Amino acid sequence: MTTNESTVVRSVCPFDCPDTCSLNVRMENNTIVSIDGNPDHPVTQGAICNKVRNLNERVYHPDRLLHPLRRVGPKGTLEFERITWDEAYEEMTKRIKAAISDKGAETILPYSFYGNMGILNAEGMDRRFFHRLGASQLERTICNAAGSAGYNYTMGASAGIDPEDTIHSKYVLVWGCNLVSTNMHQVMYLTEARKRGAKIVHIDVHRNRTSKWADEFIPILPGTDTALALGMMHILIKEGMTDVSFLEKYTTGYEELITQAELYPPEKVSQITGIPVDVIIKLAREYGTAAPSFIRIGNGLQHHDNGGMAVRAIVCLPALTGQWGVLGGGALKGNGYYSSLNSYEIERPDLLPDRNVRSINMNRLGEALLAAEPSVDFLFVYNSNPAVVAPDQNKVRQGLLRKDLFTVVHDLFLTDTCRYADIVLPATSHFENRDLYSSYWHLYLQLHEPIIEVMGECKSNFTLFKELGMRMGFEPDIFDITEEQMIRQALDLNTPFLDGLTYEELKREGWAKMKLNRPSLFPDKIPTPSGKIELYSKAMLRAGLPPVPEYVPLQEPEVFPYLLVSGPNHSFINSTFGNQDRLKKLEKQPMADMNAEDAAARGLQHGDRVRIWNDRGQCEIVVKVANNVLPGVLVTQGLWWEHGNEGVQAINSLTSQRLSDMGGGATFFSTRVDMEKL
Ligand SMILES: Nc1nc2c(c(=O)[nH]1)N[C@H]1C(S)=C(S)[C@@H](COP(=O)(O)OP(=O)(O)OC[C@H]3O[C@@H](n4cnc5c(=O)[nH]c(N)nc54)[C@H](O)[C@@H]3O)O[C@H]1N2
Ligand SMILES: Nc1nc2c(c(=O)[nH]1)N[C@H]1C(S)=C(S)[C@@H](COP(=O)(O)OP(=O)(O)OC[C@H]3O[C@@H](n4cnc5c(=O)[nH]c(N)nc54)[C@H](O)[C@@H]3O)O[C@H]1N2
Ligand code: SF4
Ligand SMILES: [Mo]
Repeated sequence: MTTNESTVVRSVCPFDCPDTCSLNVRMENNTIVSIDGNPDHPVTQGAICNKVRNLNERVYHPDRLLHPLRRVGPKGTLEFERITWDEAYEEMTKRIKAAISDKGAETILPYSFYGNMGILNAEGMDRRFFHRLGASQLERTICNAAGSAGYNYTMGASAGIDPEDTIHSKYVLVWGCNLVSTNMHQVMYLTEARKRGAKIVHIDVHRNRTSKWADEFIPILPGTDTALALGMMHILIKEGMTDVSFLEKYTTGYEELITQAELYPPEKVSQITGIPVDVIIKLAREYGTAAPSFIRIGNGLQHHDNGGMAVRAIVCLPALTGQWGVLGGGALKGNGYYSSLNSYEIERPDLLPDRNVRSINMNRLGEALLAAEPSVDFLFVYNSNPAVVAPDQNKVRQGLLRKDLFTVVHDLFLTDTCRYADIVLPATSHFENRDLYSSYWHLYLQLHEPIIEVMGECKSNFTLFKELGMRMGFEPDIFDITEEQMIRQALDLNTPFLDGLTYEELKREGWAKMKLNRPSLFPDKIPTPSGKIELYSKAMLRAGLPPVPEYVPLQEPEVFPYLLVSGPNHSFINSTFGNQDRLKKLEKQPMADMNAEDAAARGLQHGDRVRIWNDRGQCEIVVKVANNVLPGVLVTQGLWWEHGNEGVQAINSLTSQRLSDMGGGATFFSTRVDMEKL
């Protein structure tokens, strides 16, 4: 690229967002000057969110980390000195070797999630490195684990319908999903569906941007969706709205489900869910008579004690009404199954010296740091900000403060987690890397080529773990490879969805669509043990779970009167962007939405500062009195940083390390609290 010239180059949005947009980046003098959507991309169609439109402010942010740092002050402060990469590598390899010879490699724990969704940088060379070390395995369950387990028990795979087909849907349930903030292109498709006559119903605990966009909003009490789904089934069955020939051909356990649904008449479901009887009946009748109908299942459901079961119960509905296989009919929670790549080849689990190495659930980081045996003595954090996003912050931070814990954090910024680091390493932005991106929603793979030079002394995750592997003296044929080589390994998999798809095509076109060639996997192929949609699941019975959907209430004792749902916000992605002024200003400040009745009962007014507390911790926050939540419910939005935000306190000091009913998922939203005015 010559300087002084203004050019537009192609990029991909790297963030943990279902849309995985294609970007057009305008460059001048080898510098990014503006970012837009790429109109040629079949799904993105030129539209992107406001967060990423200003991504150049993040890449060129004055606070970008540009060289390695070593802690010089006590843990919990931000006192660091500059060091060289040589010094950083030397200290890390020395510590790793000592950990291994002292108490074994299990005392080393990687902690990562999807700060960057690129296959190489999220689950590539890092996985290979930690497998080769024999470090403790991390169960990456903080996001969608519960729902995926419930979905898979029922359907056999994380596969739904092609979102491009949802323009054909005529009745849509947006269930526990804040689409307008978290999946804007699904909103585009459904807006088109609405133009063609579809009705869109939003079922949520919070009247938010998505409720305002939808045709109807049904407020529900947190963690009661299983009861609503069973109540709908009760009516579908009683009023003869089920598709009996589909059920006979493609499902197991319809008889058992009939018996179970019998136990959920509308009056009882109304008491559990807080939804009026007539609304439940109308919802079931509309869903049972409209076709094609589509359910977009969101993360709000699965961050609960009973989250796996909620998703399982909901995904029984399209089977009852025979919607799979119909263009625009069915459901979509995630589509990761279609874009599966050769993870074995890139992650190399065969390098593990001991296959029985322990694994640690990332939702229990606090407990792992404080009580694991053997202790975790070396923590390596990358692509994640656990001092904000992990539950039970007081435990997490107590663990991170341990004097005998050695912590490395690799990030683009001095996040709240870096306060506890012994060594901080500077990460490249995705614009500086070559990588491969799949989406967990749409069906396109995209290749990303670097569009700017590496800034300062930053290194990508790929380069960091490659070089660390080499410094450890690991096999050059496994570690000393290029990004292109690893991308080719990822693509080398015999699956119908990748059939004929090549690196060359991706390089030439920028993207390629997975070959699904039908509305969804189902019902032609149902990869459950029985080969059918399992309304009754023997596997669940074996796992000690109810084999047919059953409503189990949330678990916290009601001594704390309010249920607190602390979800993400519109302008950040999890805690990413929480240090950017423009986006912070749009979000103003952390607030707790409260029902006006509850506020009056406590003598609280809009704008009052309160202390929310429970037996795990406390958090000061401002109250927003509005009728956008049911009585007894509090909703906050945004995972705010404490560092750089006067008066902000971690919302996750209130949430629990308790795991969901299945999949080892997080239970962020099943939190009970009390509050008092300050
Ligand atoms: N702007 C933005 N976009 C994002 C993210 C972000 O932080 N900001 N994060 C990304 C990530 S990692 C993810 S996982 C997705 C998450 O995106 P979504 O799938 O939309 O999940 P959430 O926003 O967590 O929750 C969705 C909705 O569920 C509601 N909810 C909570 N509990 C219940 C319940 O018991 N029943 C029902 N029916 N509703 C409930 C919440 O009020 C919320 O409106 O978004 C991704 N995209
Ligand atoms: N209370 C509550 N807690 C939640 C949630 C909630 O709704 N409520 N949502 C949960 C969910 S769904 C999720 S997915 C998790 C998300 O939790 P995390 O995955 O930890 O997400 P982020 O907070 O975005 O942190 C990602 C970090 O990775 C860094 N990063 C970005 N790119 C790179 C890179 O290439 N290399 C390296 N080394 N670092 C990089 C970013 O700068 C950022 O600091 O949070 C969970 N926590
Ligand atoms: S954050 Fe999501 S909507 Fe925004 S540009 Fe990235 S992929 Fe697209
Ligand atoms: Mo997530």
